[in-house]
Amino acid sequence: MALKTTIYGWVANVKVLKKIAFVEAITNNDLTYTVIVVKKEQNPELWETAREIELGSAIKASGTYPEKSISKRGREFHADDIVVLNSPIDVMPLDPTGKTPAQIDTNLNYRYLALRFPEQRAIFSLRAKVVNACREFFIKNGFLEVHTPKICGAGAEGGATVFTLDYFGRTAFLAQSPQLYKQMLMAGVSRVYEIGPYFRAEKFSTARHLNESWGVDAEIAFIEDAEDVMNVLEKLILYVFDYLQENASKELETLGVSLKKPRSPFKRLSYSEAIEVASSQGSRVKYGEDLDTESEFAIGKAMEEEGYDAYFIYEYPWEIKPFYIMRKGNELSFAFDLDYRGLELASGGQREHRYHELIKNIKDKGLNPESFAFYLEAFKYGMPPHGGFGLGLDRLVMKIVNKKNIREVVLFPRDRQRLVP
Ligand code: AMO
Repeated sequence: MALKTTIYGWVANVKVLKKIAFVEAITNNDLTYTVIVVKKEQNPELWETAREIELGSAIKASGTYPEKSISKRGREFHADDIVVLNSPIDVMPLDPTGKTPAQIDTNLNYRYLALRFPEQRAIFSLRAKVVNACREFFIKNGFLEVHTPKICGAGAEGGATVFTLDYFGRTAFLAQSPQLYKQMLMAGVSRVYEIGPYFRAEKFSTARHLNESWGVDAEIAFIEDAEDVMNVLEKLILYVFDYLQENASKELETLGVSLKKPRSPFKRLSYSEAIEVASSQGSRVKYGEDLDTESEFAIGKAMEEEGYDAYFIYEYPWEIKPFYIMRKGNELSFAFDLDYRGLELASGGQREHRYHELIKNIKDKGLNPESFAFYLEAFKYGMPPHGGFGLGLDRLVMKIVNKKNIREVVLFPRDRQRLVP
């Protein structure tokens, strides 16, 4: 005899074929429907209840899983009782059956309802697994997980604009990255990582920018050079791909994604080579400028032709990189980006760890060292050579699941228009 169990979930569809009612419900986290079967001849009252359940209702059903399941839509369940816990009181804004796909805006407004669909659930299940993979990688490699403040009093990195807020009468701002804190920690811990939000007041409205995004940040002390940092980032990316291959086959299958581990070692392209490649593909970017979308895309295409999905661009001109990056000679720097199929996923580099050089860098960027006093203090007491990276979690997931818009992989995205839900 099969064991009696109780299941809970939401009704996605009800079909009545002659004397059998099939209630399709999303009942658990395994990305499949459960098909609750009620036969009229066995239980006429329950059959009546089943066929009248409103789509979208939250239900509880008791019964058994038969040994053999004949349904293609999901695992079969033979109910001897169904209780409707709550029914919709308004028209469902998303088609509960999932047959009529919604516009992205509707999905974003009703994300909690969209999560009842296996495809949507798969994205966020996979996203959670990417985070698990990163954490597992860092733990195995001796990194300490840290949580740095997101409300900051001073020391904006420059570049991206910041959100300011009133902090008991003083001006504070939201952290645009954990950059300064992860570096300060290098005076006492040799490897740290943080997975947390970035806040940027950039007035972009693109498919790959958000005003609140999540970063996977790492910082490593006692490095020899930037290559040490690139190696860790490369291993992390490969680890994520292996992890998903092993632990997310259901999500990948549900999303129709065939995961291709990037060829390694990743290609390393100097900035000047990257400019040449972009120009040869028709991009108008000039030496000394930051790579724009068009040039990133052009480089991505050329790299793909060479068989590389993932590639580093290193040795950027110092002029276009932040003050904390170490210079290489007068013009160049030890900064790098990691791009994947034409999209920047991460930036990083070796940092300037020498107090006086760092002050000079700050001044050279037109910033005031006094605003960075708390940060500079950490460089007075035996700060080792160090470097690190910030990897955009949303962008990484977006690329893995092949979505064109970053909002599709963020539960409740924050962009210039969206502040609720
Ligand atoms: P950067 O500013 O390049 O570097 O940010 C690192 C990575 O974070 C992601 N990212 C974003 N994703 C979506 N929307 C945004 N507005 C956004 N901004 C950034 C990108 C990007 O590559 N402190 C350095 C990192 C370091 O040197 O360690 C930094 O923040 O994928």
